[in-house]
Amino acid sequence: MRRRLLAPALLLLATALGCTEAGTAAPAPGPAALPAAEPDVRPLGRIIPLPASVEPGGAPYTLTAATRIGVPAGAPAVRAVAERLAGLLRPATGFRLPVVTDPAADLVLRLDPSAGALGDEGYALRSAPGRLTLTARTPAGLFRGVQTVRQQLPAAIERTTVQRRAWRIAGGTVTDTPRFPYRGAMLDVARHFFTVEEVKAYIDRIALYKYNVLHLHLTDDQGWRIAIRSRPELTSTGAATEVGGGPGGFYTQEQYKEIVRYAAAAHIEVVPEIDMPGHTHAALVSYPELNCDGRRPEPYTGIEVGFSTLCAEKEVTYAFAEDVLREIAALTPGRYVHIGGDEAKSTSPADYRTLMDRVQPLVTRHGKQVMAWHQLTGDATPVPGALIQYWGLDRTPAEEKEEVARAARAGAGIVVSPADRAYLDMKYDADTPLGLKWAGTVSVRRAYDWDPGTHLPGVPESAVRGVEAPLWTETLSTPEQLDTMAFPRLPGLAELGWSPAAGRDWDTYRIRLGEQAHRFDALGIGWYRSPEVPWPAR
Ligand code: IFG
Repeated sequence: MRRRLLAPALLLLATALGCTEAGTAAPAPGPAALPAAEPDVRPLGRIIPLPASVEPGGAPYTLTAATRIGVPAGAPAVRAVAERLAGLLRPATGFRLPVVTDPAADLVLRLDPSAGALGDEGYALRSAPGRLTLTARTPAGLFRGVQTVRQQLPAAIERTTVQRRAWRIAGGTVTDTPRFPYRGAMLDVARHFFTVEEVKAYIDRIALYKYNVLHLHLTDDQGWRIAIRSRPELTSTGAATEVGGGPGGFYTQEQYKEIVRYAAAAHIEVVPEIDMPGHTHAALVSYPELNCDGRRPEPYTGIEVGFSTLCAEKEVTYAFAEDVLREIAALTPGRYVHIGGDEAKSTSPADYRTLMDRVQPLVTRHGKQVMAWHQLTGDATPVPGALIQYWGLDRTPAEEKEEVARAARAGAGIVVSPADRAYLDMKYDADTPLGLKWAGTVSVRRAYDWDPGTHLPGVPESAVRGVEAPLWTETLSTPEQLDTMAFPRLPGLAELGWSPAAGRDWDTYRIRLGEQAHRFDALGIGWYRSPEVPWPAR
């Protein structure tokens, strides 16, 4: 859809160069800076997320012009991962790296259906002179292992032009599996619209850190971003603008399917969010009959929340929800449809219960599981199999947290994304030009130094399905601005979702994070140079 004018980058430049006034976070103990250059061979396991088990040993494996990538015959999903790996490695090495079925190949991807301990996404990487083997029980596990292969290689591997250097991977064995099954990144494409290509670029970024869910916040007060054939006004009217009055935009159903396909190639599940009953102003502008008073409101381009609501007592509301949820479910191969449920400040508790208890079966009837913000546990009753996304703060009242715990005891799965830790649109500190600060500022350390498994009182780790990093875009309108807020906090949240709680801590993580700067630069990611992290000397 239509492009926006690029916002001036001066603000971004000042931020990226860390040219901020006094008052930024004091640097933590430990090295203040890292060597300017990366080690020639990265120590095995010195990557993000931290692997579950690392046994260094032996001489490195070396990628050479003669390297061939071996896959089993008749395994298209394995070949697809191998081609993805080859595509990642060819530009910077200049090597041909053919994908072959010859068992004598030196870089081997193989499936082992009997490797039950590796689970759905685990892998084993064995690196030795002349042979590197990636073993997994599933193609997704091989894909996660490919991200480890990438990160064990020098960051220059991410460049798109030939780099004259050796390409070695430290010797030894990495045996790795994720702690949580749900490791999500949310992108709000409603406040500001982002094109298919920009969403794909975000998918590339989260794939590098082993995320496996992209939650797309598709609808809100300022815009409706997904075409619904039975409700054409949602995009012909409801997509016409965005925060700040820009041209907005939307995904045709073909474009949404392209995003889903692209995510699936990275073994990432798309969770679409149709937010209701609040955050529905764009729908209320598109179909006036949905308003309780039947009148068409003016489009909204501000950033207030809580002023809109569907009308619980009107039957047209449920016909609308059925049309939307039927079509979005048909477009989504993933397990979940997220129905929002947050900040319904203009919906009475009774109406909220009526509406959400009538809408949830519309999701399950179309073969999907409900996902919703945690308010669903307060004023309504989550249906069996629902996934509840907690976005509260330290200061959230205990009784609100107890509602989530009660839902967990009743069998709901919990995804933990506390706004005062995981919200990537929160300012890093008082000097951060972009972002919001209603949940307080979220430093790189604060985004990392907590545990999703034990964060919510009364919610046992067994009920925690994982973690999510939401990126709301009230103040963000370009991919560069997304980068500045997501990096360097996004990798840390990936580690919280993937790595064992034991064995990870801020003081060692911050060094591994500092080392990622070479990779951020090689990937053209415009990251924020937080004073909390020992970055490579310039
Ligand atoms: N809360 C709102 C979001 C967004 C956010 C910005 C949730 C679940 C504040 N709801 O977070 O729509 O406005 O930080």
